[in-house]
Order: sequence, then C-alpha cells, then structure tokens
Amino acid sequence: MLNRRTFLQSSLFTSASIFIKKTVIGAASPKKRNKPLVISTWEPNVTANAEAWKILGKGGKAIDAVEAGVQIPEANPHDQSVGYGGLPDRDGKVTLDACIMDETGNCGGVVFLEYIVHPIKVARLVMDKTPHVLLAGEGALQFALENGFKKENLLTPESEKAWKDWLKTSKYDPMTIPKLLQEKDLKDGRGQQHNHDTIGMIALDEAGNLSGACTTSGMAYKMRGRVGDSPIIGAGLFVDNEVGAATSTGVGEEVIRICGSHTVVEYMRMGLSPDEACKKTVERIAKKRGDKANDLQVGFIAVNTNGDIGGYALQKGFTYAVQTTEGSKVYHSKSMF
Ligand code: SD4
Repeated sequence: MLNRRTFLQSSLFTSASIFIKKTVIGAASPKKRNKPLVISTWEPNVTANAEAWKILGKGGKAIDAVEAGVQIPEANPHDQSVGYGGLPDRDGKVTLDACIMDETGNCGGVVFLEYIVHPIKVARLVMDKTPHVLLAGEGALQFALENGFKKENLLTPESEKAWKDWLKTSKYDPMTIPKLLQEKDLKDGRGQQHNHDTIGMIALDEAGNLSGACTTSGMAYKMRGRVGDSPIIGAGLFVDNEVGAATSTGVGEEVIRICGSHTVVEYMRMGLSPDEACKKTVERIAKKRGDKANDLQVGFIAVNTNGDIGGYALQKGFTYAVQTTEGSKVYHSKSMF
C-alpha cells in the first residue's frame, strides 16, 4: 500500500491523474464558481476522484461521477475500509454500508449488505428503481441479486489475517480500535492508513449540480449488525443543491448523534463557509462528548454551490483529495486537537 507520508511529501499526483493538468489548485475563491470539481475523504482517493473526473471533465453529471468514482476503493482489495477487502465484523463477516444522493434530493442506500463488491451501485438502484431510500441486510442482498449482481466472497486473506490477529485479544472497543490502528500506522511510518478510510465523495458538475456518495465496510470488528453513519442520509452524507453538500468519515456513532452532514449543510445555509461549517459541526461533537472526544476521530468535508471547499476533523491526520480543471490536490485538514 502507498506510503502516505512519502506520497504527500514527494508528489501530489498519481499515475491515475496523468490525464489532468498537473497544476495545484489554490484556495477556492468564493467569487468565482469553481466547477466542475470533485472532493473525497482521504488522500488515497485521488484515484477515485480521477475516475469521477472522467465523467465530470466531459460535462457529465455529478451523480454519475460520484457513483463511478467511489467504485475505485470499493474494488480495491488493499483498501481495508471499503468494499472488497474491507475488515470484517467480530464474526469475520464483511458487511457494507453505502448511500448516494443527487441534486434533486433523490437518494438511496444499503446497510448491512454482504457479498456484493459495489454497494454503491445497489444504492443507486434503490434510488432509481424503488420508492424507498434504504434497504438492509438480506433484503438488500435479494434486491441486488434480482438486479443481476453476483455474490462474491469479500474477505481477502489480508483482512482475514488481521481479523484472526484481532481475535487473539478480541478486545471489543470500536471507539479506540481506530485510534490504536492509526497510532500503529504512524509509528510504522505509513501515515494514517487504517479504519478511517471510508470514502465520502461530493461532485459539483458543469451544470452547477451537486451530488454525493459514501461507501464503507464500517468500523473494523464491529458487532454483527452494526450500521454506522455512512449509509444514513443526513449523517454520512447530505446534499442540498441550493446550499451545498457534506460527507463524513470517522466514528459513525458520533456523526449520527448530531446528524453530522446535515448539520454542516445547515451551517452553510446560515452563511458559513464550508471550512467554518465543518469546524462548527466537529465542535458540536466535541462539546457533547467532553473528554471522550480526545479518543475519537471524526472528519467532515463540504462544498457549497460556488464550489468553495472545506474540511475539518477532531484529530490530526485527516486528509482530503480535490480535483478541479486545474489539477489534483491533497489537503491536510485542520483539526481541533
Ligand atoms: C462508520 N464512518 O462505519 C464509518 C467508518 C469510517 O473511515 O468512516 N471509516 O462509522
């Protein structure tokens, strides 16, 4: 897996971004509409942005761009937080959550879905083909199979080994596991790679429409049946075409408690910049959790209708990737601690 520190220090670009101009964008201007653009949680998702850009760069729709973009980490066996190769629950089962939302408020999601490599595609079908917003577990799987998806084993040898190592202690502490994994990553000089790699992606297309997608295998070694914020509209993702859009990563329980992404969008509606809106929302979590917030990671990214971007996290180490007509850039988010 890519060494994040090296990656960030040596170059902001990956081979996947060769078809875009190698220009680093500056701070987003509130005066000029900065579009099209795509923004994703976590630095490795420059590749997901590049995939989305294949659609956005040709004047395509934001909703199609985000659906295509997030399939990159979903299919990547080395991304242990999303799709195929995701770390399993405590019983060794990989269970996936995803949702998608367009500029009209249409949305769809799947929770606790097993055996399907691309939950985002199922979420899109829930949005397009059903009168519902969320399908869960067996029902979601049945719907996927009826629509031509294939059942596949999502547990890779790498993730099975990690789970078996975890079983030796079986310490059930979903809140601090991410922190411990991150500390190990940092100690090993790999940057912060583990557990908080959920992809939340937002795109603003040439026509000025916003859409978003979010997909994850959730917290590693979670209780069976646990669902986080990522597939919950308003928590892990929210889009309001009149205002902006936001998405989250981190400990989902904390995000759900305050309807995080919706809160970010509402702060933007009140006139805050995306950066300020993310910060206010993170501060709300910190205020509610008191000292416990020291051990948690939550990060938000946001875009407003001008194409201004922003992000903020509880802890250091949160990164996000942005692509515009001028190139691709990775941002190190500001944080509370
Ligand atoms: C969850 N928010 O299931 C997800 C986990 C996450 O990067 O963001 N990981 O709570």
